[in-house]
Amino acid sequence: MKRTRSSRLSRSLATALLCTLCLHSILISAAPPAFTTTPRNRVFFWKVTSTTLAPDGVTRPVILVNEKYPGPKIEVNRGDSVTVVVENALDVPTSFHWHGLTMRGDPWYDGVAGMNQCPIPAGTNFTYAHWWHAHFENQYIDGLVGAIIIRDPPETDPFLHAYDEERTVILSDWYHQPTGTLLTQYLNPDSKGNEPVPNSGLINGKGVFDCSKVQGNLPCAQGERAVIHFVPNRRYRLRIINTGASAPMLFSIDNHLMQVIEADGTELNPIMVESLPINTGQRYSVIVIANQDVQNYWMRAEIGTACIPITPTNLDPVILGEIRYQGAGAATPTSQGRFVPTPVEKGQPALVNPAFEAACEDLDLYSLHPLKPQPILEPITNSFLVRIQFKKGPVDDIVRGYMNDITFSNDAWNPTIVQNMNTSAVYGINQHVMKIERRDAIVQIILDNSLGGEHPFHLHGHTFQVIAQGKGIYEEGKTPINTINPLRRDTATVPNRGFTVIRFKADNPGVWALHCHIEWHVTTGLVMQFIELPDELRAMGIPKHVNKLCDIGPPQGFKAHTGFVPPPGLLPPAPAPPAPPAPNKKGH
Ligand SMILES: *[C@@H]1O[C@H](CO)[C@@H](O)[C@H](O)[C@H]1NC(C)=O
Ligand SMILES: *[C@@H]1O[C@H](CO)[C@@H](O)[C@H](O)[C@H]1NC(C)=O
Ligand SMILES: [Cu+2]
Repeated sequence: MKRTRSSRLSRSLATALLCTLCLHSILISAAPPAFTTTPRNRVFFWKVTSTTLAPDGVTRPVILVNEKYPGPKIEVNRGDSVTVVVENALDVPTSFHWHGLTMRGDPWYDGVAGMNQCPIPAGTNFTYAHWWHAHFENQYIDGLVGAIIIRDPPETDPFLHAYDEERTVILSDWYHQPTGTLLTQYLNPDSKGNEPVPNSGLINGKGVFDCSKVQGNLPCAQGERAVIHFVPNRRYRLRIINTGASAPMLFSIDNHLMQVIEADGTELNPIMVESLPINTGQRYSVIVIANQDVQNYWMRAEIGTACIPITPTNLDPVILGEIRYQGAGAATPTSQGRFVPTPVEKGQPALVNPAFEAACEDLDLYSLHPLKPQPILEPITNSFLVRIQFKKGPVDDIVRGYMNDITFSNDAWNPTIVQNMNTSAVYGINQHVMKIERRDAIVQIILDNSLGGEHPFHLHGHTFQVIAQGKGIYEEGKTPINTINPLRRDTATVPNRGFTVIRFKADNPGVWALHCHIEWHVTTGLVMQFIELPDELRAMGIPKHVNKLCDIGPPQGFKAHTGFVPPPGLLPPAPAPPAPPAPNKKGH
């Protein structure tokens, strides 16, 4: 299957979905790095509401945090304790995942309904809290999906003197229809498994859609483009985040090269690129020097149309924003396109020609190495071969995602972490639970995608090493692997008709999802979960207020056993799609 994107709405309503937070975070950071040495307890109040907005000019329902889209940014120092009080003022349940945080010591706040918690009911508050435990891995983590920037002390930031200012660049595909409508179409035999295709895209929540191309009489007005201001000769760190539901993007700035210095929170030996493929759920930092003629330039986020099912007639796959040089006024840029320089200037790092097909693949794995080297994790003690496949279900003609012939579905109101408290718990087949029992086990996961499609896979609870990534079939012992200081990140693309192999060390007790980051594929079951160190996890107990969420149970009319809970009022009056088969499920 090919992939696509969904709307913000899907993520936010996603109580049962895996990545709600990704949607709701972010904003522009103009402040220079600041760090205070005294750890503080930072408390944020987030009120979640829904409204209609027109980020690209076309009006549709959108979910807001504190009346903002994109939502507020959290910016803290490592060592701080962070508390977020979520007030769910929607009329549906929700939950939040802190994409990029490994939640060491606080696994019940990872936010996946049905794995780590029960959904937060409409009209109630829930408090997430996290602090950086003593044994937290000491790599720099930042640029976490939009909203969360965690600063290490300046003396440990090797790039502190490599840039003058920083900006956040949030990329996203965008749909004009509410997720509920799109899902109803998607979860139907007629879709043949072709995901909904975005209509547009946004940079920092802004875009311009051509109103003459709007389908279905939606209100449309002139949109607005994101603007980033450059002062000539200053150096900018751009923290680029793809918060989209499904589309991979190729990011570039006309006439400017970019030095990639960080991927998913891991600092890198810098490499130069003229464009940056960034898949949904991924983050990068690049340094851009404002060293071009004083004028304005387009910033481009190009949707990887080669890897989405069908190009709809109204999708303009090139999303534009403006870089405005001080002294150039507000003139519309006239720059012509991606800049592909030929000879590399002396003293410049070599330019890496990214090995991707129109944004459909990650940057060349073998060109990316962490600045702080770590040896390859070995020897492997637990190896999982995971075959990714899309096929029609046995009981209906709906195409779903399967990992090793299991399509995921769970009960959002019976979380795995709660089940694990019972030493004799029996898990449903469709919960797709894998256990890792031994502390410090070296776990290898081979994501075998030889049947095709491109899938950005995200693992919760860990930053993993990417051991191999390529086309064809991975053969242990035969396929070359990335043995020297492999890249560490938390979201890696599994190429079309290819494989990605990852490793991590089992040292973080919790229930951790492994899933495709394409929201559509989450809803059709491309998800599995690990119970890591189940005995240690049980001994940690579960905070009372987390357990208490489960007392309330699903609101009437909600299907507890599907991943996605359709928002009432946003769903057209069509019959709900049949739930995927869920043998062994527990009743509620
Ligand atoms: C939720 O938290 C907000 C902000 O602290 C408070 O105003 C509101 O009364 C709380 N609501 C409930 C139901 O406790
Ligand atoms: C634990 O799980 C077993 C097997 O599903 C079940 O029979 C038993 O009732 C459970 N115990 C508790 C305390 O829930
Ligand atoms: Cu996928």
